[in-house]
Amino acid sequence: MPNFDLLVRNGAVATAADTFAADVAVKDGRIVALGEDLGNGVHEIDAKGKLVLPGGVEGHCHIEQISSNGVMTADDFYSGTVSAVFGGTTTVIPFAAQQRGESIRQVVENYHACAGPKAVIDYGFHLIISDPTDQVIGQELPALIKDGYTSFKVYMTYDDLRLDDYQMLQVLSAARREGAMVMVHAENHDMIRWLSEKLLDGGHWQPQYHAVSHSRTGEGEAAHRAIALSSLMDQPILVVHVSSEAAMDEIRLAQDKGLKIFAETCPQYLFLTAKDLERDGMDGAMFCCSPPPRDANDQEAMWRGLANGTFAVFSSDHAPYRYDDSGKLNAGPQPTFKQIANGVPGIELRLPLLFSEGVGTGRIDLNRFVALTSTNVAKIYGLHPQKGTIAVGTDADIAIWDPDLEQTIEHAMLHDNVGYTPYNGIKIKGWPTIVLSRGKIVVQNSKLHAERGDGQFLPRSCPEAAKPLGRMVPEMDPAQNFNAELINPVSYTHLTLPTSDLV
Ligand code: DUC
Ligand code: ZN
Ligand code: ZN
Repeated sequence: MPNFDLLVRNGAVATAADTFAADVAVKDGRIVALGEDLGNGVHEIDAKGKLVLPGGVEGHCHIEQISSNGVMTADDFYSGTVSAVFGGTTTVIPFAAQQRGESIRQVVENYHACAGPKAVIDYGFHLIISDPTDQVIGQELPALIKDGYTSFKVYMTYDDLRLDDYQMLQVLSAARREGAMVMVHAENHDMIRWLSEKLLDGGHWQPQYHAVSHSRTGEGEAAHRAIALSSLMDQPILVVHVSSEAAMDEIRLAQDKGLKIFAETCPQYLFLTAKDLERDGMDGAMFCCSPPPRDANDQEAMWRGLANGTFAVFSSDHAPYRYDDSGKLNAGPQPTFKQIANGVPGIELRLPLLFSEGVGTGRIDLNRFVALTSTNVAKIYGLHPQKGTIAVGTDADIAIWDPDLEQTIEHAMLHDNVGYTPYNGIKIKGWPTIVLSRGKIVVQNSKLHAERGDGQFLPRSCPEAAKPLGRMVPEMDPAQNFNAELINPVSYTHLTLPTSDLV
């Protein structure tokens, strides 16, 4: 009589900490034992020669979301989650995006109505806050955080989304009071605006000028400012989609000073450059995302940051728009770079690209790969230990990788609804050939074995990463140095002013 529902035998299990030979036993959707000679499973998988990894946790993707210029993403919660799971990801955290004037509670309900009947893997929601009214800050956010939406994204650019510094402080203050992680899109809005106007006035409207208008200087400045706001409030942030060495250096400096500044980079900043935006005709539109891909020096900096721990997470920022009049060319066949929806697809290739070019070349080891793509994401967004690792008691979300499978990327092998891939023609080695979600085989032999709606909503706890340092932190001065003066709200207590008066 088998004692387990499923036994994965003979594989090399890797977590963020270790790689070891063990069988993995699953019962009722959870891992119940790791070891040798565990007994039998009703179903068994022979993973000899394979790697047994926790399923990826995708912490940054836009699914069934309308872009800031009004274009709907190509993927809905079905195609988006199917594409994710074929690439070894078993949990996604897309956004419930508030448009100005909307109640976030209502927005969250709308996204649930879309995701519930379609998602094939488990999901949570970050909130996008574009309108931090008193009602939102004082009532909606505290209630939503208690209901498991423990992270939100704020934008420092985009006309319809951006917050000013005062509003950023309001959001950080709410996150501090209630316990949530704030993700920051850090680009200087007025620099982008000024450069865009000058470029368009000069007749430079083609896609490649998108990259010129989103300067590294503006990304670095905004990252610095976001860190300053975070340190004033003593409230951690995660700087999303870092593309440039300029921004990375700001983050590293803050981390070296002991601030809780987390950061993310994405495949487009490792594999694409601004040159891709110069492709023939309008083809560069397929590569327009913000921040934009940079150059070889920035790519190397991103690899360095992945290896040395500056980046805690590696996400796709999957923001899929078709290269036709429903997406990138929605404003006409020759839109200016300002009219092109920002974003590239990448939810399925996120893990294989990093595995091949990162682990395969020795730039990062397998355990760091697991940390960046799964464990750290789960920890930072309040899903760990349920998700993000292989251990007794966790959900049996497992990706079994063939490390030797060689393929050349083409869109036909992918499962999204985008119609192109920016990574076309890249040769990769390694692919997750069997994927389990809560112990159930979801992908095997290149086939999907899941139904629409199999995915479950994941309410999330307050992440440890989002907790303030709770001690005095160094003030940032505008010359980019940290000095010894201590001014954050906690330190105001030396004036016998209660912290609660300030946050
Ligand atoms: N930039 C964003 O800020 N979000 C979606 C995609 C993009 O390119
Ligand atoms: Zn963004
Ligand atoms: Zn994004």
